[in-house]
Amino acid sequence: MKYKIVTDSASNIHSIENIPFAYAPLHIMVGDRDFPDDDNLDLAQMEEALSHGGKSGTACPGIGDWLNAFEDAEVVFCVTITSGLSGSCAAARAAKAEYEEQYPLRHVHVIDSLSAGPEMALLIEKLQELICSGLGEKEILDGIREYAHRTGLLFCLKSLRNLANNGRVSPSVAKICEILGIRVVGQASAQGTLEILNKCHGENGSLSRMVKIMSETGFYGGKVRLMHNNNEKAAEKLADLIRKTWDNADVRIAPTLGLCGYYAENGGIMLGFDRPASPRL
Ligand code: X90
Repeated sequence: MKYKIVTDSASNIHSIENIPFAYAPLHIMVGDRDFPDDDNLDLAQMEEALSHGGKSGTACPGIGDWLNAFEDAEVVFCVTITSGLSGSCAAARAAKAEYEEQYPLRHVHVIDSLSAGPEMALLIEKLQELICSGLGEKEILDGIREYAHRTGLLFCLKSLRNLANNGRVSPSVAKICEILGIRVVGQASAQGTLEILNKCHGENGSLSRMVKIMSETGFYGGKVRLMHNNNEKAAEKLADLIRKTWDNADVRIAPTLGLCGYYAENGGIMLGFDRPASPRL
């Protein structure tokens, strides 16, 4: 096939059906150990290493990793984690320049998700749909750009420690979470950074808050993709709440893999959703 979908491991997706696909892993570093976020990652081992409380951090794919993922595709649609929090998108753009210079007839389209996890997953699903419906390159590109305006990401986190230690939120914001039982509910901002919306007491309050935000943002049925770090119970509860509120919601749940799991931390939930193309009358 002419088209290939490529992403980084922040999409939490390691394989898709029917269309050529590859992902470039990010890395989680714990002390002097490197955990590439790929199929071989042992999450339990990573958690065990993290539980000792030493220094940890992450690294984005390099230009070479992206070139490997593009491989020999004619047309690549490449969905990256937000450029507002990671160098992954910049590396993908540099790889695109190299690739297109070396192979003048090939094209790479880098799509900055301005998000992570389940919202990236939705963009990948939409690309699959557009490609499978037999559209040309330009129509696919127009389609994914239009769709990206209609998707959103919410999160509910119990701890912002890893985000703060790696400079992705300010330490003063992270301190909120140190109060026992407080969860922060937030969204990916228009610039692709973390925007804290609410501090909630307890899990139930934070889950209904997420549903309320979805409704205020114009959701009235459509796709919802949930990802949780070790918190299937809350993810199921949230899924039920969403299905009860909108009977045409298509909700799926998956556990977080390495990168999202590291930053969402134990108990964290991420939610990607799409708004219908026309607002409700
Ligand atoms: O380049 C790197 O080392 C990766 C840095 C990634 C930083 C943040 C990942 C966040 C994932 C946390 C909740 C969702 C926030 C999304 C805001 C756009 C999960």
